[in-house]
Amino acid sequence: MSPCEPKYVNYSKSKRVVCSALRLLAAYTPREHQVILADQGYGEEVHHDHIDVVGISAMTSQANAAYALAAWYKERGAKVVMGGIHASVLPDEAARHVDAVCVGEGDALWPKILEDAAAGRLRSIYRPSGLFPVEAIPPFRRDLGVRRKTTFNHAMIQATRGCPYSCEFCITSALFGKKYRCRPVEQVVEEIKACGSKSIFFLDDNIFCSPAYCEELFAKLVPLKIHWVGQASLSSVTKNAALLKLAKRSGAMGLFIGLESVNQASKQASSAASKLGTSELVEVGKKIRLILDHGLLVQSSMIFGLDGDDTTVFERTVDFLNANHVSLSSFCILTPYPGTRIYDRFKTEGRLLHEDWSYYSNENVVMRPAQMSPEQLKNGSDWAGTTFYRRRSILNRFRSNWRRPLFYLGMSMFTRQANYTNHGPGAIERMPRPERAMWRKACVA
Ligand code: B12
Ligand code: SF4
Repeated sequence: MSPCEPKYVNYSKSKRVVCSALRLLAAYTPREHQVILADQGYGEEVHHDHIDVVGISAMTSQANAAYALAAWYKERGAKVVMGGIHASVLPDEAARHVDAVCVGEGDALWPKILEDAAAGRLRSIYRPSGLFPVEAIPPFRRDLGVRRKTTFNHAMIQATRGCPYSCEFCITSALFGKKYRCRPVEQVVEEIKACGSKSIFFLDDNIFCSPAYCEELFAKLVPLKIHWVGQASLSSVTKNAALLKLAKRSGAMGLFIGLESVNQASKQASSAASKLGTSELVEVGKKIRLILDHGLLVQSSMIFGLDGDDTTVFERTVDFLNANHVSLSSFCILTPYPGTRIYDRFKTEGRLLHEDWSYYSNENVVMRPAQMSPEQLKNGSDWAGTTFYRRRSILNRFRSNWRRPLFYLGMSMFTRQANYTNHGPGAIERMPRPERAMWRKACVA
């Protein structure tokens, strides 16, 4: 089950993706078990009778909803197991609400947990003995969680795991390892062929991390005539123009790139990955242009609220992205997720406004920023999200994004709509009354 707070139902619907962990765990589930996959973010029913074991996957913003769901099932005698990023970083907290917690990779543990549940010997916390051998990852169960056509009908594929960096605000390399592990290319290609979709979304943290692996993978994707999108770091993508060309030939439509900040003062405090190749804005601009010139869209992810940020950062960010014709951008409010180094720092400095996990989603201010008020941060971030997607800006950026016209315009208009609904003028006033009160309380705490 993938739980969701009622306040996020519309928001998560706008993302239009199914929780991939559930489809993978279903693939590890022995076929004698009947499996129901349900995603509350789509408004799907997650309360079912006559269930023996419930597996819940949750990010931090889903944790409270997960605990409520666990209570409902426990009352009815079902065994509840929780995994995913939140339970992995706070296993003791999760263990107070569920029967068993899976820390980190569930690949080897889930079949073991099912066995233990059947034998009535569930342990409270399960930890993997090492990193899972990625060549043993099976194809996702795509027959489960099939939905009517939505905006994004990408098939999710995971080719690699792990990230060699360790940014202050991110926990993934601590959980999934610094070692970059690549599935055999043949397996990835077979899974893509079998999935029946020509649009692929690579779930990897950085699909461009190993040039040798990319070369082999992209070359084998060319004959499949697919379209794909994925995440990458700016420095790894732009190191090798020949690889970019090959990526385009293999069907790459666009890359999601964590630029984080245009503010040098903030960048220095923020991450190791960005320091590798993005120390000067001019250089960053050149690298963005290189990707655009190869016919790939660039979706940047920007973080607001880093310690070097003051109230000028919002306008400077939008100006920079427009000037460099960045195709699309997400604007995230710095969120010190539990388990990260930045969480420990903010906690020690007494700068966390509250620990209501349901607000920990990069959409709300949950900490006290160094150089502005929480309200200025929230309003500035919302302003950036709507200003960047003004019709005139979308058209201006079209000049460098014309190689993928339908994708560019379609994605821009879709994101524009989602941003106006979630962050546009009056978005807070449109929130249900208790949420609005909570939000305001959080901001003045
Ligand atoms: C791909 C991805 C996305 C995709 C698609 C996600 C999806 N639904 O499939 C998109 C781009 C849409 C996305 C969006 C968001 N994401 Co995201 N995303 C990821 C990423 C890179 C990979 C997740 C993934 O699918 N991995 C592949 C699957 C198979 O593995 P897995 O989920 O890790 O599951 C394994 C284990 O965790 C475990 N497990 C998981 N669940 C369970 C359950 C049980 C019962 C058991 C036993 C085991 C188990 O077993 C699995 C196999 O080993 C992660 C970073 C990462 N490396 O984890 C961030 C990450 C999960 N995302 C994050 C965030 C914050 C978001 C957003 C909120 C950002 C935003 N503001 O827009 C949104 C939320 C969207 C939504 N409504 O759900 C954060 C979560 C942090 C936190 N503590 O909550 C992460 C960790 C990124 C980060 N570095 O901080 N995301
Ligand atoms: S590069 Fe990305 S995945 Fe790796 S540690 Fe930094 S934010 Fe996390």
